[in-house]
Amino acid sequence: MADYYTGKKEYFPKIGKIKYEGPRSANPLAFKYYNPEKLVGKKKMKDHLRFAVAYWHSFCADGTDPFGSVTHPHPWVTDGKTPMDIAEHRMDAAFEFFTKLGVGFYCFHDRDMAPEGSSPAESEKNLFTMVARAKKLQKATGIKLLWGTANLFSNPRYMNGAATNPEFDVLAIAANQVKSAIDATIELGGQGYTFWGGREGYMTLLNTDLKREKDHIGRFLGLARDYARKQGFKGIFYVEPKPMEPTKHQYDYDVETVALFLKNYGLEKDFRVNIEANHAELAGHDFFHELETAAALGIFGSVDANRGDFINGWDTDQFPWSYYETALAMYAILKAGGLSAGGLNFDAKIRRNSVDPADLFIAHIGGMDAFAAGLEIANRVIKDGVIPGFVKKRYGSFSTGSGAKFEKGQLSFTDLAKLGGEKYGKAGITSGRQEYLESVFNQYLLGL
Ligand code: XUL
Ligand code: CO
Repeated sequence: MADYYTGKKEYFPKIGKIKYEGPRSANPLAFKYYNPEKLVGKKKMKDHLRFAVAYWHSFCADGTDPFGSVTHPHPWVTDGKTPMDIAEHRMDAAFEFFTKLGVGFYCFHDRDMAPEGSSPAESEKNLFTMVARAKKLQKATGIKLLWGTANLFSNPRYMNGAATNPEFDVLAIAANQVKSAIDATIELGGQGYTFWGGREGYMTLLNTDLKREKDHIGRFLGLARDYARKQGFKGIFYVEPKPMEPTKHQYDYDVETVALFLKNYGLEKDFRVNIEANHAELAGHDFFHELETAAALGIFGSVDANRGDFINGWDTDQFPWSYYETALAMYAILKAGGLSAGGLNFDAKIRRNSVDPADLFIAHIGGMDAFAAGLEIANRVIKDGVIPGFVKKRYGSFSTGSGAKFEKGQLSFTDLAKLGGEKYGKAGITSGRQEYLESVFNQYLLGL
């Protein structure tokens, strides 16, 4: 085995390094579209896509669902003697997986990486023991941390929220936990730090002081940011919108809601959004909409790459699959200037009945291929210029003459009304050409 492997056991012994074999390959353990070194425009595919694996779904989740017990008895768990022993083996398995798959990044919650202890000091000690191991493995493999985060939702103490908990003591305990998670992220050179408001919302307004809860989380995020900056953290903070689940209503509902929240609490300079496809759908939007909205508001940051199910209305966290979705997503991302310090994090889990150890690889390969194909399609859409050109032309009347004056704020409302009086006639009867644009997009999708 390669020298990155510090444990005694190889966890995926039947699987070697995943290679690119091209679109006609019948090998499920090969990339069909993701060719990391291939140039797309001016950048390599791997630099456009910045794939990350989510520690929690891939190495902690065990197939359990509300109706049934474990179907993925991971060897790092079944062979482990103590919680820390399990954590160490889990980490070895994770880095073996990242390396064989060929991703550049991973993301983790504090509690994915190290078990909670019986005191804050013990939890911190556990976390930093694991951080030291992760640091060595990162150095040996070249794999980087995209972002770190704290799990502020699993422990029963967070049942009424963390930073929005009605009890101050819980908020303070959450701060203690976030401080360690930020320190861990800094120690591992994390490029970002994410806040997903798992239970930051309400179950009923009858017991909730909505204004106070929002003020509390606004202040909490500001204090956490100030602490991290003081410790030298240069990365990006993310809020990950989600409208509901596990709460009935989550405060970081969608991108537009988060944008206003960030402004209200003075967080807009340091925070961006981490957009998850399935969360967008739960909010009644599509993924494309959330990405375009974030770009328009100047807060696009990173992506949790997964998908829901159009029939089921919950967070199914499936691996990306639809080229329509990935192509539209990559179109929005390229137009927004690319991922820069963000990435495509597979916040996705294999199905309960996907019990073959190869399934975890196949799921990620499929997701990476879907985004690689999406990137190529989006790049063609932009390069060819028909669709972006159409949009540009559609707003052409605002680029010259009175329209341009209006955009620059050089017309009063009376000027505007006067012009309106003169322009009366055929204005407005112009085709939006949706069906034409959809069929053009289909042509790119099929590469014709
Ligand atoms: C939950 C979710 C989280 C965040 C990180 O729906 O998406 O896993 O991505 O806390
Ligand atoms: Co997520």
